[in-house]
Amino acid sequence: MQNRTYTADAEPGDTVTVAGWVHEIRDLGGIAFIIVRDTTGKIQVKFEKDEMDDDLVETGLGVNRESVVEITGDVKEEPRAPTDVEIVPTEVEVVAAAEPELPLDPSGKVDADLSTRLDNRTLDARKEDVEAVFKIRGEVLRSVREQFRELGCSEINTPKIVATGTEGGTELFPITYFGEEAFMNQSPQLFKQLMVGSGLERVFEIGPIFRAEEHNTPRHLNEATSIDFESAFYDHTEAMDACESVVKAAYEGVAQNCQDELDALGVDFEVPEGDFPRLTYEEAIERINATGELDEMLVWGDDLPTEGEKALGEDVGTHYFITDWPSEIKPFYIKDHDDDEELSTGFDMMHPRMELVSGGQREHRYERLVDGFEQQGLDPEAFDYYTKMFKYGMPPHAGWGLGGERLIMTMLGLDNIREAVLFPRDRQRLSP
Ligand code: ATP
Ligand code: AMO
Repeated sequence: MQNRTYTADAEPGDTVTVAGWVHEIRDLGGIAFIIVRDTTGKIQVKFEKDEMDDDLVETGLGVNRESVVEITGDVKEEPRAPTDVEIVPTEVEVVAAAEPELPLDPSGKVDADLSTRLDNRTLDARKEDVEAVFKIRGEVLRSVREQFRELGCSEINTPKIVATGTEGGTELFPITYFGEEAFMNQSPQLFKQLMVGSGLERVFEIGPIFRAEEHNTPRHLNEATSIDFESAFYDHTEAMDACESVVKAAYEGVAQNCQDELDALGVDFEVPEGDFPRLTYEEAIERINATGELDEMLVWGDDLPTEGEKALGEDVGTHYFITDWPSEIKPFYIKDHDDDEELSTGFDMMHPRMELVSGGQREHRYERLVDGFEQQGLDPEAFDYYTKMFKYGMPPHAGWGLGGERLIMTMLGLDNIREAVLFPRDRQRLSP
């Protein structure tokens, strides 16, 4: 539409054509208003019944809420209007009529349950607060990309249809690939590692991961967005520094560029300050045990249960790292400490509410890598496409994967991870 004016740009004295949705209709008798909403805001359109063309009034006021209209008219100053200006229309066209009954109320006055909202995401995302989440999500991705550039990374894209899984503990989605069994990728792990041995050296990827998680929880999706980083000649501490800088950059970008969206959401938003504390796994289990929140004390080798993570998160109160995990509960590709094989260089980065990141230094020595597969009950031959590159000059390297939806969910205090993704995939939901 060439001659369209956004509602936010309509100034008194202008003659404009605005296009958008009928947000509200208020008929007061001799005078009536419709509020037209577009992506920049809302504007009042005034109909004075006795003074205007009957057809114009009939078209303008005969419309159902949420219909798409195009309105041409003169913009006037009007202190009683919600935005201090209103349009006195000369032409009204109903471009796409909406039915009178809507599955949910986009004005937000009537609450809808999450399932109804997700079934009708188009209408749901007409709400200011929902739209705000996705504008912020876009800003997070932009800021994160920019920070990766600052860190000297190249952006890569790796295959999502793969021959093998990498992340034990979560199931794979099998698919048929020209008669052969294949899988949806759980993580770009092996591919990003392969690229640190290329001329690129330091890479990142923002892309989907697929995990056949059995349980419906507020923090798991079956298709999630993974923000992955991997660098040659980095150890785990340098990878943690990079992780911290990327998460802070996401918060800073939102603070700088999304104030209106934060206001629409009414969230208590703070950019994390200071260094994220780094606790060892041993300190973490001691502190969890000391909270007395768990029925059974944790012992060395236990994975941290959700209640334990929560108790520790409340105790620490900021983002923090857990380092030096027992080797046996970290994946085969994580390197052990040189002076203690029981102890890995794996780390997690936590928000007080939940885990956001896993990472570590990788095992880059061919023999040890192959041994690690065997210890985890994996067939090294199936991973030959990966392991063989470790015979041709693979530098020491480290990296991590950050759950994009979890970052947004914790940043904005959303209760359910599904609110951070437009069309979530979960146990019950395959469409839209
Ligand atoms: P006007 O002189 O502008 O026609 P009014 O004060 O005589 O307005 P009505 O025409 O009866 O009143 O309007 C009914 C209600 O609508 C009143 O409460 C009035 O304050 C409100 N109203 C009138 N014009 C506007 C406007 N342009 N924007 C917002 N509210 C308005
Ligand atoms: P991990 O399996 O811990 O590590 O995943 C990394 C991060 O991804 C997010 N995440 C999820 N988010 C939503 N729904 C899910 N089902 C889901 N699964 C994972 C979490 C998690 O912390 N290859 C390693 C990373 C690495 O070492 O570089 C990996 O995938 O926020």
